[in-house]
Amino acid sequence: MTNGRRFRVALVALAALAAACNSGLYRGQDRADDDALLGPPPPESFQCAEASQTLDSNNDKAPDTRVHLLDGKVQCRGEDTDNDRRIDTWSRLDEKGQVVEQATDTNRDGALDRHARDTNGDGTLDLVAPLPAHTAPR
Ligand SMILES: [Ca+2]
Ligand SMILES: [Ca+2]
Ligand SMILES: [Ca+2]
Repeated sequence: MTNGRRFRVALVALAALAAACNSGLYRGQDRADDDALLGPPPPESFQCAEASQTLDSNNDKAPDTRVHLLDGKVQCRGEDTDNDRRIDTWSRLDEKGQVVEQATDTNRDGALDRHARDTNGDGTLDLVAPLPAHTAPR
């Protein structure tokens, strides 16, 4: 009887240990405030700051926007424009908050494929070009 009980206690301890290991390993997948919003990362050429946070811009309790802040200002902004929980448009903003560059996943395959740029600073993205596949993640 005593042996059986000790065995069970050991099992429970093992299970707890395994659970702790698992949560440590898979934490990246479970962080609700981060991974609820998927999709491609910003293009490397945007040189976005490391720190980012997700926002719920339309108050439907689902994150739809990820921002990278530099000195407290939004430097890069990723938006889920079709509400499928995947970012499909990345914008790079200047100090005034004006969008100067934008990369879009137009066919929703998870890879950014179109690049648009405001070349003369008038607030309109005037130069649109396909984004080479090798610069787009997967
Ligand atoms: Ca939302
Ligand atoms: Ca989307
Ligand atoms: Ca695409």
